[in-house]
Amino acid sequence: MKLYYSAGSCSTSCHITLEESGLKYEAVAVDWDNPSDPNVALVTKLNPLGTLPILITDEGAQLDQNLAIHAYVADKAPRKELLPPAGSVERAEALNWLSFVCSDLHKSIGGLFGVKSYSEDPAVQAAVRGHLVDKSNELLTYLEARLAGKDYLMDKVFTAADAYAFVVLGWCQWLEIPLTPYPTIQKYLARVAARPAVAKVLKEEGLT
Ligand SMILES: N[C@@H](CCC(=O)N[C@@H](CS)C(=O)NCC(=O)O)C(=O)O
Repeated sequence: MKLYYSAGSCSTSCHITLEESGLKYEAVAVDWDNPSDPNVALVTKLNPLGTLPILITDEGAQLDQNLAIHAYVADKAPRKELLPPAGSVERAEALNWLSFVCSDLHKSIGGLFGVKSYSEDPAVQAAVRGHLVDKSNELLTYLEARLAGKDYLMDKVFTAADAYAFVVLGWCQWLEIPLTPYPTIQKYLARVAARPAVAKVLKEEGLT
């Protein structure tokens, strides 16, 4: 398997799930800020939407959506319990969390990276930013309550949803969304960061 990722982006979460899975894989860094990086042209050709992650499976299939990559990798390593077994209610609950991170958290917090693309008008930018910050805080308040008393999103077991949540929540530090009102989330992030596979990926991507 080959994963194309850009350091610190949502694709880092797929890198973490791959590392946690213990499966054999190759991780290829793509530097969006360096137009002469040949991987930029390659991944743009592979995925005309111009987004990462991209996973090329051993069968030669291309997956370029976070949710599908997490589920595919988790299913390839069932003993690691990165997702509960298919057909169980726990599986549906874990997918519920993955979808929350992908459709809600990623879009609100991650949306703040792209505020300038909405308009050149500073007033419009400020309004968009204000809306996304409010929405992000609403989601963080919800998550703070749902994580109470739990080690991970699925309670005692680390899943692919935690890999994805960890990366997206980590963006708050770059986006001036203080996490001080959310002590449970802060402890959760420290718990995930302390996992050997997570620490290894962060080091490899130059994030620590
Ligand atoms: N729908 C895709 C979106 C992935 C996505 O938003 N990727 C971002 C990074 S977090 C990206 O590659 N953006 C292109 C860029 O930064 O130029 C998914 O959920 O996997």
